[in-house]
Amino acid sequence: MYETIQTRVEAGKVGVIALNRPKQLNALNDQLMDELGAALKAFDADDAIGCIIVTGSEKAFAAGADIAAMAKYDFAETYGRDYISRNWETMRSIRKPVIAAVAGFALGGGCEVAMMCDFIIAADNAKFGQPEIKIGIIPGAGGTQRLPRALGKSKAMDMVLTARMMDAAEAERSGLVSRVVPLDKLMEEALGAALVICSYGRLAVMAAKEAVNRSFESPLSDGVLYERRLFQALFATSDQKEGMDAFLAKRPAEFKGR
Ligand code: DAK
Repeated sequence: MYETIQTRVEAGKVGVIALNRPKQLNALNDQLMDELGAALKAFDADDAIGCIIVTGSEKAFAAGADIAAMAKYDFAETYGRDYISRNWETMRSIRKPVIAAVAGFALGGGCEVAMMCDFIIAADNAKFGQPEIKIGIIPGAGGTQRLPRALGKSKAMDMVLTARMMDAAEAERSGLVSRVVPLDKLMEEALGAALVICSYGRLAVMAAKEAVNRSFESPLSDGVLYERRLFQALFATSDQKEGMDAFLAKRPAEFKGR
């Protein structure tokens, strides 16, 4: 069904999307971004799926937007037709958690796609970077906005202006990634995290994601109010009753996603 990605379902509830243009180190062309968007939407709409993992190969999560495809565009085309914006925004509309499992290069648009995910688990060989300056452009899919939020201004400027790559250890120290694991444990770790998330009430999980994302879009007082309203709304769910009853009865909760 897809040519530039592979999809599978793990344990009946985790949707896995593997970027798959190995010869180009998973460079992100229009077809891949269309297929990634379609697969994300399909898993988001599938009631059986509770969490999504986006990954690449051992060598590359993605080495950036496809430079060969981009090279021929001019200003009229990029601006006039809003080049490649169309299919780069889909990730933001996904309501279930999306984990990036990153091994190897996550550069340019690859780093940006990883940062669009809800959190990043990195293999110890991961390398993050925004090297666009080397080819005469700047990051175009949120790198200049999400990197400073993740790393702070100084490291973000360093990466964007010098194009240096950041290894997994530095990325974890700096808060870009949540965990670093040996390469051969990457998918196991990501799947483990996904299954933990799947074990919780679906509505609370979605509300938690929405509330954290709100913190990047609003002043503190608005964000806190937004969180409070979502918190209060969860008392209308049967999963809240079940979670608290189960805790008090010292038994595991059985969430229904309602
Ligand atoms: N595009 C196209 N092909 C790529 C590629 C890329 N980004 N990266 C690697 N490849 C291809 C290489 O051309 C090579 O192809 P062949 O020569 O074998 O045909 C093959 O993948 C293997 O690459 P290398 O031979 O270079 O492998 P090495 O291990 O020596 O080096 C490397 C790996 C990742 C350090 C190197 O390939 C590299 O520097 N790649 C380019 C990294 C880069 O500059 N990335 C940023 C691209 S600009 C936007 C959305 C997104 C973007 C912009 C706007 N909007 C929504 C508006 C994003 C822009 C970018 O990402």
